[in-house]
Amino acid sequence: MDLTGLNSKRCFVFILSMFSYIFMTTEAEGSCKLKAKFNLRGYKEVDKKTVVIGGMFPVHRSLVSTDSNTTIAPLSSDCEGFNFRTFRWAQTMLFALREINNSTELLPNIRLGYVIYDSCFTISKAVEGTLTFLTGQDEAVPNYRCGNGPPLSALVGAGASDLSIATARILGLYYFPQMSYASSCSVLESRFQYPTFLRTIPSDENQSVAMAKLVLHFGWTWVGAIAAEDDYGKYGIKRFKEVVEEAGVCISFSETLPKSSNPDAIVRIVQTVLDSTAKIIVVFSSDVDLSPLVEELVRNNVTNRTWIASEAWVTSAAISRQPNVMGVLGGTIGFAVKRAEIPGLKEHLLSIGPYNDSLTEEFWGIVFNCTLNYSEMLKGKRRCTGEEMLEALNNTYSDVSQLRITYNVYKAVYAVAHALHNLEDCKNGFGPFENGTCARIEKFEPWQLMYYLIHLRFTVPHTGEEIFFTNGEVEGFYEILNWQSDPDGRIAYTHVGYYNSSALPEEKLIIKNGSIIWNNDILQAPRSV
Ligand code: TCR
Repeated sequence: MDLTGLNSKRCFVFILSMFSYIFMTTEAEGSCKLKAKFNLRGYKEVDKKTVVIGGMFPVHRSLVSTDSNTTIAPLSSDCEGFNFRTFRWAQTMLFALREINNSTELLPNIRLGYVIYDSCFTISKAVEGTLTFLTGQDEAVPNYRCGNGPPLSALVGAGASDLSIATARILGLYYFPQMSYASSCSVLESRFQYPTFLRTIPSDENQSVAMAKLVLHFGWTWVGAIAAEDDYGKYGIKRFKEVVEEAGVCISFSETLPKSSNPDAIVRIVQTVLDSTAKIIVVFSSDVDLSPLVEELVRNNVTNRTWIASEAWVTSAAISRQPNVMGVLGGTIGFAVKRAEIPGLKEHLLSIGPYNDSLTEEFWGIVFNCTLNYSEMLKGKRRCTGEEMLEALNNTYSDVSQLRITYNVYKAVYAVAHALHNLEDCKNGFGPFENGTCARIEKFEPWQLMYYLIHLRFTVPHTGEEIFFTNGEVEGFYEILNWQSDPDGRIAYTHVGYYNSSALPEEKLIIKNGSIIWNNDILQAPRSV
């Protein structure tokens, strides 16, 4: 494999088949089109029929900022900020696919192939990836039924809500199913706007109400609010505020975390927190966007506050492993989606090699502080041997103690596989379509798969959880976690209760009294002022 060739647009895309790697990259070849290069080695050699599942993960944190230079042909933007947590999500999709392909019960006659895109946490990349997925090449006209490649089934993704809102609009036009594992924004509940969107994460309608109920439960009447500058943050905090304000709670301040680096804005928010008498602060944000604020809070030693965490940062190592963070964020209470143990996942994560694809190559270089890229070697960077030991690695990527969104990815892949299984299992004459007909696995329409996803009910391997969708949604269940220090000074996310939106009104929020450790001088539930 020509590593220098791979290096040019490394973050855009990597495609792998279960037997061999299919690589895809973009290059501007003297025109404004983004050209996709394919290498489908291994696809047709397989004796089984193949169906392709798409995946989209925010493996990088952002696009590299470029000046708008119109003297050269535009390139697909590069990405930066490799994220170990989301790379684990992408690897979990591969792990689930491998399990399914090895299964003799689920889809025994079908091999699932895949195409995985890196959205780099930006809408433009997510849209670019979706169009590439649908077109399969460099044309902006979906031709997924015209080529002779294997049929595409569904897109598992995208990571954040604003990305899914963009991709779901495009996919919805073609009635093409999308199964999201992390996009929780309540606006995605609309089947009118997003007809083919389903998800394995509960809608934030539940979480915002749960947070409000928590505030009311403790009798807090004066709270601060901070939200990310995206759909997740904006809609999440809006609904929270609506519910608490209706109950007579006052919002002391309401701040927005900037999406791109803006140190002045961060300093201003810290000042607002310091100036306010509110001791309870609710933060609806992803960990990526919250990180700079936490650094600044630690630098200013802003203690004696109780932070209420939304799901996206509550168990994030990017936040909790920042130095000296417990003085500031100890005692945090937050909402988390279901956790699972996935046997074999850790072994899979540790078994990847540097040469699998461009992302594993980049991952390897970062983890072992070396390079596999000739031009970087020429610049004096140490060369990776390829024999480095992943087992010794102790970072977020291989940490399987908090498999929550990771578990959602796993469920999403299984949901698509079970729907395909049911589609294939159909008996002609008894099928759901016109005159009792069935769809054909070699050549089905996206709406036919949609039928099976809507009517799906299956049990997740290893955990036994039963999954079904009501209007595309799963039930709103959260664990409530409290940040405590364990005896060796490390953070423990202690389970202190749960919220179940489908329980009776008085049984929805359950908090184990006495199990919370508060982060204030009096070590008891703080008053809000
Ligand atoms: N929903 C967020 C994105 C998100 C996320 C995360 C990102 C969630 N959980 C964990 C990184 C890590 C929940 C959204 O935008 O909908």
